[in-house]
Amino acid sequence: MGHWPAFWLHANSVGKVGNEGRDGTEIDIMEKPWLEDKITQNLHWDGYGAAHKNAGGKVSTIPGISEGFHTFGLHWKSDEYVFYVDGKETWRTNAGGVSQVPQYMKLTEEIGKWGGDIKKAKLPDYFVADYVRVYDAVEQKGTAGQKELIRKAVNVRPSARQLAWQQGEFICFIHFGVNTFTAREWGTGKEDPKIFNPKKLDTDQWCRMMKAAGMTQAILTVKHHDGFCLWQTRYTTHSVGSSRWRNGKGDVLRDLVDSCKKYGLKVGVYLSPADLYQIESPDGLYGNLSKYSERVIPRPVPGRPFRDKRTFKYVVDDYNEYFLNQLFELLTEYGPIHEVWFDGAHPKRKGGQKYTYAQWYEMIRELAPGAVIFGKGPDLRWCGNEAGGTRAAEWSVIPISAPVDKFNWPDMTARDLASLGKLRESLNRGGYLHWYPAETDTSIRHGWFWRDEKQRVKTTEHILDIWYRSVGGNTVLLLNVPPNRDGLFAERDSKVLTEVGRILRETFKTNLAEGATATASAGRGPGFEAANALDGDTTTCWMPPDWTTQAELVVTLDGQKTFNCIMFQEQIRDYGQRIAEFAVDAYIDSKWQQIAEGQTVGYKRICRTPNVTADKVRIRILKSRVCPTISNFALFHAPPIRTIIRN
Ligand code: FUL
Repeated sequence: MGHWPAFWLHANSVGKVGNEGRDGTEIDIMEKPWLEDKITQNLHWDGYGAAHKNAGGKVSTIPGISEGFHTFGLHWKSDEYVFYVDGKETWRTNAGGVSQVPQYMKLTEEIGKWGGDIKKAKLPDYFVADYVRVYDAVEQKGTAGQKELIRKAVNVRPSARQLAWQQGEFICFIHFGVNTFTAREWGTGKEDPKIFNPKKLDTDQWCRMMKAAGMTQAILTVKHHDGFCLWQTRYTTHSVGSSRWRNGKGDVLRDLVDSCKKYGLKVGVYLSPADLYQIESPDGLYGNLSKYSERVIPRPVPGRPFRDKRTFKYVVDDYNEYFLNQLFELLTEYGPIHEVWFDGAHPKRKGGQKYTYAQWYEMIRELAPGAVIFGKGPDLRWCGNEAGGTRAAEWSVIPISAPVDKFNWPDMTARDLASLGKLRESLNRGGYLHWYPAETDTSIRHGWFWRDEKQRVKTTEHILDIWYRSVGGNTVLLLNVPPNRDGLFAERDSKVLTEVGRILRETFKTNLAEGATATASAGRGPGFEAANALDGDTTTCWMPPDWTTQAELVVTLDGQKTFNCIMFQEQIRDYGQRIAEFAVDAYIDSKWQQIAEGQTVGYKRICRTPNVTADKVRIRILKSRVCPTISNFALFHAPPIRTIIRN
């Protein structure tokens, strides 16, 4: 049976609460920290914070540990654990499965298995521990040294749903509704539903165009600020149900969902919190000063039962109940929904109406676990402009001033959101770090809604320029294509989409680094070789040892190649975002010449260059957090594309 020597431990997250399981004070003891959470995790011990659902909302910290430095010791027998903090026994348990001991203390002693039963555990005689950490995700006041700060930053990683969204790369926004028929950008809420009549509506045509462009998902404005609903909702008559279109039997979202299924596209919904119809109507629910009381979601409507029998109880007022009822319809009758878009804009307010966001998020997590929440929500941030611009340094690890469940997600428009200086500043003020990647939304037309055919449509080159900046700049591109009054993507828009897709496919068809070999200035051993950057598998990567913040990857091509597009990716899934500055050189005329440079990489960086002919390319990482990773490197040749947007 084993005995741990005491070791130093810095506990700085005592009693604090993070998000989704990694919260409170956590200690991991591991053999190979770079394989975090995988088979080498020997021991995991944590105290939960107040908001941890599985822990029943109770706060408990590791006994004897408070903020600051401590020695920590552990002694175990087959049926008993004894913990020492600062030389004193603080906790002893022989209560069987230690994960069930009072105060929700949890100790996982079996390699790779969390919450194991102490009696069944096959304990080794000793652990070889060369790494101890107090888990992050909860990020705390910054008395920490610079290295600790950097370590915290790289330990923040995407959730599975955020990663899946990022891999979607290019998605379609579809602004459609009464505004399409009134030529307004923002409706009034007083529109007659009868004006909505897209006689030739064909969502298959939308999908064909999205596919042609290389898009992977559609997000429809099922309700814009005017309040008109594009689906057969039970909860208002201000919807397609009151229109002349298909005699009031049509359902735009249903059509879209069916088409998307057919074409293999994901679906998202934009449901505007602002609602002018509910503000302006005499019996409107928005800001009607109704009392908050406990209500069951969904509210039953005679003759319109739900197949999904789940219900929720919330203390809400009329408008929040309305909103939750509608979310329930959207998420249970049209799913799977992959993105929920909450716009922060408000043409008008009334009655001090508040939104019970926490309930909205909770219901979304329950009913659409794969859906990311954009904007006024915890998963995706607005890139900060509507022109398709991205930052030179687009970090996905962002400081927030309150825990995830208390933060109010304002628009983040500053140029520097997340340099180390910003992270430190925030942590010093008691802030937190959060994985919060950017979505770049812009419209193919001048304006979000279709107006007429005089309306300016961006050129193919312009869209491609935005695509390179956004998809190739660590964001997802959400390009709006508004259907016209017939209910079709207009001809000019369709032409641009088709061209964009054709050029992208042609460009990325042939990877000129195919058959290349790679060497690196530093390696951390088996599993992290330079060759991993060329194996086409984005889960493997080249990685030098920790604190090798500058390093080089040399790629020797299979002969001389002519390219103008350099693409590389970090392995963000397991190692977070690290590269802060890089340069790319090509070996031309027997010497290295710099051909590109940049700041962050993250999910993906694409550098466009003039035509370069070379047989060797080198990425020089000039600055990185802990050490860089490169999971994928490729070279392409694109037809020349003019730069439209200036930095
Ligand atoms: C804004 C809205 O006010 C616009 O109408 C549009 O929907 C855009 C995507 O977001 O905040």
